[in-house]
Amino acid sequence: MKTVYSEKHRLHAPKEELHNGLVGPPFEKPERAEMILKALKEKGCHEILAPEEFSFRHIEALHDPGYLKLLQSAAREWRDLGRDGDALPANWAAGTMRTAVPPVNLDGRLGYYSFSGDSRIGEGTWTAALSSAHCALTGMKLLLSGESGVFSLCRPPGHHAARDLFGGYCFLNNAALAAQYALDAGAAKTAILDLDFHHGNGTQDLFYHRKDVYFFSLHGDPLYTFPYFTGFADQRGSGEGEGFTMNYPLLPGSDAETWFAALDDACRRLREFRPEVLVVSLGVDTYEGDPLSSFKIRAEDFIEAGRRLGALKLPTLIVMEGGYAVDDIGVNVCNVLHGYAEENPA
Ligand code: OKP
Ligand code: ZN
Repeated sequence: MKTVYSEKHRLHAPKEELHNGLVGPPFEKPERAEMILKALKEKGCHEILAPEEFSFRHIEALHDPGYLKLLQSAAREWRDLGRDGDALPANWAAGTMRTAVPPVNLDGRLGYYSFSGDSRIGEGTWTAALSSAHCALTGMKLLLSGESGVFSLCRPPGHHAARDLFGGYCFLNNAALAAQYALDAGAAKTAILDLDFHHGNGTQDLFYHRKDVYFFSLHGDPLYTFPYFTGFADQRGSGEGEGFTMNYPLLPGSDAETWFAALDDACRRLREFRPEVLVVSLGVDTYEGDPLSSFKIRAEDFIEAGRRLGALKLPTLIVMEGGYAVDDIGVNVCNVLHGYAEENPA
């Protein structure tokens, strides 16, 4: 399977992360992507390609101009204020506090354009995030030129990023940008199936009012887990988009049986919807050994998950999202790709 990968992800390498009230080593780190790449190379059946560059209009198609400016300038502004380390938000417009106009002050703007305190912007963050988005766009371009399945090894991940919000380690919504690219290239309808343990709040929000992108997400029940405020079963889309968002919140500790039942329901609806292309937001943090999550998915279950995706027989772009059990992340991702390929031999 063709895999799109950029070494530029390494330019985003936060030294620390806020976790349980303390600053410690980051979970979201370059080794994640490097371990996946290593496993793909060992398997030997993947062609690794560098991303192409794309016109900025493909990024502006879904993200706010002021937000994009902040992502590009925050690290420099932070340093110009005489501060060390990476730019980090500390104040948010909760409840009714949000204003129409973003603050001038950097701390105000960092809070205005984010929703959580886990994501830092360093000198290389923008370049890495843009390259990650280009990996997803390149993957979609390959798919539209006739590939049956393509893997975009994106890092940083994207599914928490909304039109004008970063958080959950995400800055640009790679999967959403790829889906929008397919529509702009002439597809009438696409679907995004988000298998990451965490709800893809950014993707949901970007397409909540639309019926041309059907969004499905299987995730830990937000009453118990990040991002806490979105991903409930009664969030089904609005306006024209009503019925085109489908959430499967699953209890903490859910096992493969529960997860596959939700996956099968999503697949049944997907078959009915008949998108021209499918984007899978693949997080393997559903894994039993993941340090941030609580599902009980075993390594071999990922092969079966890949088979069920492959059995849909849709042109499919698999976009990397989360997964923090670094020692096993390579095998888990390879398993999904090989299950998929079993159903779709090249
Ligand atoms: C991103 B993705 C731990 C804070 C955890 C963020 C979780 C982000 C998950 N220091 N909060 O969906 O895998
Ligand atoms: Zn996740």
